[in-house]
Amino acid sequence: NETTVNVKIGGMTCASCAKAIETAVGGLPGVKSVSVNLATETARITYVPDITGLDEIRKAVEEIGYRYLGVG
Ligand code: 9UX
Repeated sequence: NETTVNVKIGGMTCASCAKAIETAVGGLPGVKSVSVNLATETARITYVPDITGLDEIRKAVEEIGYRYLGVG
């Protein structure tokens, strides 16, 4: 069982910012895939909800200095 969400991310300036988020969120247990779109400031994330969740994802984004702006 897995779910896919689109999360709005603030504070990204360059392509390396997007890559940093992909690495951080992608390294969380239970995250299957992450694709960050710098232009639209969104991350499309597929994860296993029994293993991780939006609170963990939010923490991973904030820990490396970006803003988690919610799903949608
Ligand atoms: Mo690019 Mo982002 O030089 O924090 S990595 S601005």
